Amino acid sequence: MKLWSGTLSPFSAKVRIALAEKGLDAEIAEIPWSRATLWGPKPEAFLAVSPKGEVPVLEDQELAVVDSTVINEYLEEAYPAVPLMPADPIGRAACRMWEDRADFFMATHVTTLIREVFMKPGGEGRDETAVAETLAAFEGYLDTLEQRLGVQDYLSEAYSLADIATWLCLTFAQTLGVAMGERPGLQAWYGRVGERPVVKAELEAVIAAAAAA
Ligand SMILES: N[C@@H](CCC(=O)N[C@@H](CS)C(=O)NCC(=O)O)C(=O)O
Repeated sequence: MKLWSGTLSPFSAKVRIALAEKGLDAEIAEIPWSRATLWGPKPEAFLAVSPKGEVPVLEDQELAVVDSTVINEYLEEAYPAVPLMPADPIGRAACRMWEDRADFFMATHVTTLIREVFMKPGGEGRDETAVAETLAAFEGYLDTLEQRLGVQDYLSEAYSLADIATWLCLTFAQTLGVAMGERPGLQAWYGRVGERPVVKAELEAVIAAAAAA
C-alpha cells in the first residue's frame, strides 16, 4: 500500500491515523508544503493518480483511491479487523454525518483561518470581518459538539472516523484562534482522543512539520 500524503494536510492526517489505528503499513509518499510554494512540487506519478492534484491518495493493489473519506471507508471495508465505524446502518449514517460536518463545515472555516491568520502572520491585509464570522460560526458548532459529548464519550457509540476528522479540524482550528471555552464534555473528549498513542504520534509529526514549513 502507498499513501500520497502531506504531513500538514488534515485530510491526509485522517487517513494516516486510520491506517495506524488499524495496524496497517503503508509507504508514505510526501507532497511537500511551504508558505512560499504551498503544495508542491507534485511528481508526475502523483498527478497520474490524483485528478485534482490533491492529497491524500491511497494506492492498494491495482486501485488508486482519492478523497480521505472514500479512502477511510475503503479501509474500513477491506480491513475490518479493527473497526472505526459502528456496525449498524443507523450508527454508520450518524457517524458519516458527523464526519461530513468536520470535512465540510469545520474544514471550510479552518481554510478561511489559514488564509487570513496563518498566511498573514503580521495581520497586514487580513479580512477581520471574515475572521470574526468564522470564529462565531465555530462557537455555534462547538456548542453542538458539547451537546453530544456532554452525554457520551465519542461522537458515535465508540471511537470512530467521526472523532478522527473532528479532532483534527479542532486541533488545526485551535492553532488559528479558536478556543474550546468552558465546554467540559468537549474538553474531556478532546483529551480522550488526544491521549490515543496513534493520535499523539500524529500530532507530534504535524507540530514538527509546521515548525519547519
Ligand atoms: N475532499 C478531499 C480534499 C483534499 C484536499 O483538499 N487536499 C488539499 C490538502 S489538505 C490538497 O491536496 N491541496 C492541493 C493543492 O491545493 O494544490 C479529501 O477529503 O481528501
